Amino acid sequence: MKLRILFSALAGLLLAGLTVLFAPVSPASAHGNVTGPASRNYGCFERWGSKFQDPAMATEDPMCWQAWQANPSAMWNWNGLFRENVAGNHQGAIPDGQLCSGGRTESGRYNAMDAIGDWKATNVGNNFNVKLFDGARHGADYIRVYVSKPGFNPVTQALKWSDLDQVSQIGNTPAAQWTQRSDGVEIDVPVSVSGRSGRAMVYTIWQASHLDQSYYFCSDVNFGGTTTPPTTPPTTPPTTPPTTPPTTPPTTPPTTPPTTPPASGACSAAYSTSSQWSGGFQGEVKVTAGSAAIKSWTVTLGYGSAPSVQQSWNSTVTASGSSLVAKNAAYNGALSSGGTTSFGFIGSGTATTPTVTCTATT
Ligand SMILES: [Cu+2]
Repeated sequence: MKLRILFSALAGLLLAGLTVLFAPVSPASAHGNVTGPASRNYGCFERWGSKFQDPAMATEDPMCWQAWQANPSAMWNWNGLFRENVAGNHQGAIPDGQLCSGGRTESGRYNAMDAIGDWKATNVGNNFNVKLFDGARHGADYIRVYVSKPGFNPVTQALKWSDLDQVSQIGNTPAAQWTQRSDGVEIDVPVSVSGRSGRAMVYTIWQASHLDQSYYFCSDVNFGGTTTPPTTPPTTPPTTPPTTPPTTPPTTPPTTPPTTPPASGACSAAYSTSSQWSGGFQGEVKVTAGSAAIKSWTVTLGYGSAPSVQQSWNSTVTASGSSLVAKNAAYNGALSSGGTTSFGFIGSGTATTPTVTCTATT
């Protein structure tokens, strides 16, 4: 009898475990972000997502450039900057200087958001709205908006909690009460300050009504900027956040043949699926040079059937039969002994784990 009870308990546990394992993967397009004044990563995604390899970004928008170089996933996953189980203790969870990355959340995916410098700022008046887009229809337990104190300059200073004054809050607001859109919901949180001019940081905490999930957003603003009269709230309609990463034409493969025959064992590569959603996934591959320096590398990902690639970064990825063949970009082919680089891509369909081989020229 006892054994039987034990068995049914075990079966129950197993079933619970399976339920967790096979629960639908939450789409990468779920979650949300502050779309106006655009947060750092949403702004970079909006301005450069369709041309993220354009070198003009380096001079026109250098903070976005460094962020794209640091980790393009921070832009493709513009809606995933959150922490879980913070239990309301945001200041305890996020050290000073790391507010814009949510305390280096998600294994550091968003670390570049903390970089100090001249991020593009949105011109706002002293009365403006913070617009939060919620693609997952989580709704909010609360949304808090802070503005940095006069004198704080995000161009030259790292943001600390003591730099912030809370200026607005809305309480429990189910998604049904937000403005409905086909791809989610959005809400405006009104903010009013007085006598402000020049650069500042708007910091938003969205406590989603979904698990204990807290989102953190840095939006660079310019009070009284030239294009918006100080007292007029913005009147332009919001731009629609794309729900899928934009596609760009495939980049042409490199034309220079390798100078020495590829040597296997000169490098190694490791694949991981960094996120997936219905209809697509994001793969990342870390490439490591062997005991000698290498000049270029080629990683072959073997599949039963190669997924089609919508987008890649830090490499040129082409399909060859049932494999994807990734060659280094111009700037990350040369690696010193033991040196590493990584590349990524957005694939269609369901993520499967490929076999991985790496060859290199030395
Ligand atoms: Cu979510």
